[in-house]
Amino acid sequence: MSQSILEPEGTAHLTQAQVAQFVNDGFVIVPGLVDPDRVHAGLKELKNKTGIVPDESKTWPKDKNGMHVTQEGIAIDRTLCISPKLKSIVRELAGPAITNEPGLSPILRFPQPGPKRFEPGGAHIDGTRQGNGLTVYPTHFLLLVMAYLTDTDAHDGAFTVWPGSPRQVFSWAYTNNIDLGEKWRTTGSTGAPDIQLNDPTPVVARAGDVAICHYLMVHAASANRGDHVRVGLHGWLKADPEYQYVPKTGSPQRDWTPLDWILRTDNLH
Ligand SMILES: O=C(O)CCC(=O)C(=O)O
Repeated sequence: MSQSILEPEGTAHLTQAQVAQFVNDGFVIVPGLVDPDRVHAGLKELKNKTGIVPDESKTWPKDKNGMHVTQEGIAIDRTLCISPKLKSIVRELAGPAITNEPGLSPILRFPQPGPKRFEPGGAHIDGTRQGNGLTVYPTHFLLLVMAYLTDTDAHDGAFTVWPGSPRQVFSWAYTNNIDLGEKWRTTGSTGAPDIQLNDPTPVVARAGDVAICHYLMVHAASANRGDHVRVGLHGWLKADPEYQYVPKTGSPQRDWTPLDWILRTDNLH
């Protein structure tokens, strides 16, 4: 039988502080989750398939200055950088049905001229209902992952998050019975709702560090004013096809996942 608890607990691979960060901020950055061999293998695969070396400007395509290049153009082995520890951690955060298929795909941000400062792009939430907008409870994917293969400072095209936004978006939509799908855009994402959010924060981290976010994270790309290509591996982590999320009710129980905590309703008015 399950038991009520007052604070989320640590998991096999995450400390209580890391779990608390995920629950409070909607994301956690796990250092070194892609080990150096996998980082190396990912960059080698990128070079083999595209010729691109992040810190050698002569290898960058001339027409890509400042551009955000996504997986469509780059057919690399998407499973290369997924470590057993990453597989375990995503299950600890969102439940045992989560899979890492079909893997993570590259999102590159190429340097562009301009002042070396943090400059976030358009805030959005990715679509949680395939091809059809955004849902309050997860139907398409449960976690958004961004793994860095290059060291990334704030002005290097850092992945950008709005800390706390998953809980804020959920509370607002749940309490007011809002259809989040209404702001769906044909680009595959949803504009951030017009509610008071915290300031955007660049994910400043090293190659191999991984940011794992709740599916309702308001996030963005940012300008790369640095001297190397920002190589990120991005993925929407889904569950087994037969899985259906069951909304939790009442006070948090020991068997709730950290993702469940963000979707608690017992303390909403
Ligand atoms: O490449 C990035 O830093 C941001 C990617 C993004 O906005 C997205 O995955 O929807």
